[in-house]
Amino acid sequence: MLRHPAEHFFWIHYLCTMSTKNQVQTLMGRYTDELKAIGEKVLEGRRISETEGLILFEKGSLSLLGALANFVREKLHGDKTYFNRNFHIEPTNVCVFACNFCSYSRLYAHRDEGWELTMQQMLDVVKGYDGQPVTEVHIVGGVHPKMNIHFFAELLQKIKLHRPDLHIKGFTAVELDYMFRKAKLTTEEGMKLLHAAGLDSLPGGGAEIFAPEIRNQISADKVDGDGWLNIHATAHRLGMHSNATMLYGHIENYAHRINHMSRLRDLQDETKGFNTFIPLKFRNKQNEMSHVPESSIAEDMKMYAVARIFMDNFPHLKAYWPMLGRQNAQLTLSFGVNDMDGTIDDSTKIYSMAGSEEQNPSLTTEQLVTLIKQVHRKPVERDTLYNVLRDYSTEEVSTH
Ligand code: V47
Ligand code: SF4
Repeated sequence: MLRHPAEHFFWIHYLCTMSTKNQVQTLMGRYTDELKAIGEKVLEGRRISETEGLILFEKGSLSLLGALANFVREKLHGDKTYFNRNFHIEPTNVCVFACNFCSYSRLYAHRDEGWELTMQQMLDVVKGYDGQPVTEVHIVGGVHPKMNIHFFAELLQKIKLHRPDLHIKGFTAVELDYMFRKAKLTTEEGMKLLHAAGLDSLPGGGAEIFAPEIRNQISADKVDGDGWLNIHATAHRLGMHSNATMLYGHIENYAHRINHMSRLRDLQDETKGFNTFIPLKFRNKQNEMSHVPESSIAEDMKMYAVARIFMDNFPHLKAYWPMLGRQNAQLTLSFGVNDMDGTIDDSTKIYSMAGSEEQNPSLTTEQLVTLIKQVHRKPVERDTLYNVLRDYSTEEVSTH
């Protein structure tokens, strides 16, 4: 059985690997003047408006969107496709919030299934990677009512003491907002405290969809869109970098997606602190939104392509492969994506519980390199801040 409709996508993949201006212009010849004008803007490197982004979502064919997104991707990065070697720590699945799409939080529904790691257990996870060439730890979990900012500051200090060169990317704006408010600290005070303790950058989680009419229906009780943006702006002002996500493919419409991306694009104009945009496909298993159907693969590719075209000031676009599955993640590399996240050799639970393609997401470096090479891109290992650590494009790797 095919994991994704590969044959159907074959010709699209072919079209999307067209990258010269002339090739894309020839393809554009088939489209309406409205789409052609937007396409010309993209080819000239000019920013498209919210209205134009919406037109792309509503009227752009997958082949046109793919070709334009691939043009932008190759202009920025050529065939380079980044990944890093990281591992995750999930301190707890207990969460004071109750997002309807979440398959993970266990405070109210299933208290007996809740777990929390002690400081020592988390340090043991870090020590388990001693001698291994990982460069980043990604710390993210539920919002536990008892784990406060001082607990986490101590954890950060102890990780840095043990392994000073390990980049700590940790805590969504949702976790941070709760920690800061509980400690009665301003965002700036709280961020400075954690930064001084060893926090290097922020992951992109918790953004979901900023538009209040949707956010209030899917995650009403946690930090709102303004609060999320303010936390990232504060981190950027302190010299930290961060990522941004968007949870798509549930009850939002295209206008909500464009609004979300536009607010991120505006903040990026001001601070230039975002590294990567990561569209996250809504998965509907074991959560309160199981009745909402999941988006098709074609819709997913459209999402990546419009994101690459619209987010012109975001250097990188990431496909989180455990969520999409390996083959679909390969396909995204023809729709604007230039980053495949990491090797993640642990069992990240937040997605496997929501019904992601990968039940125990784990890929060795060799496997990730092979996946990227199979679709004729150049695998490049990076650190969290996209410094190149190793170019695998000319190295032989075995394919098992
Ligand atoms: O904010 C939760 C999402 C996010 C579901 O910055 C779901 O490098 C789909 O942000 N279906 C947390 N998505 C994870 C995250 C992340 C992951 C990988 C890399 C980075 C990075 C950040 O997970 C949450 C939420 O949007 N999520 N439940 C679900 N059912
Ligand atoms: Fe808590 Fe995050 Fe799940 Fe929302 S998505 S319930 S904040 S763990």
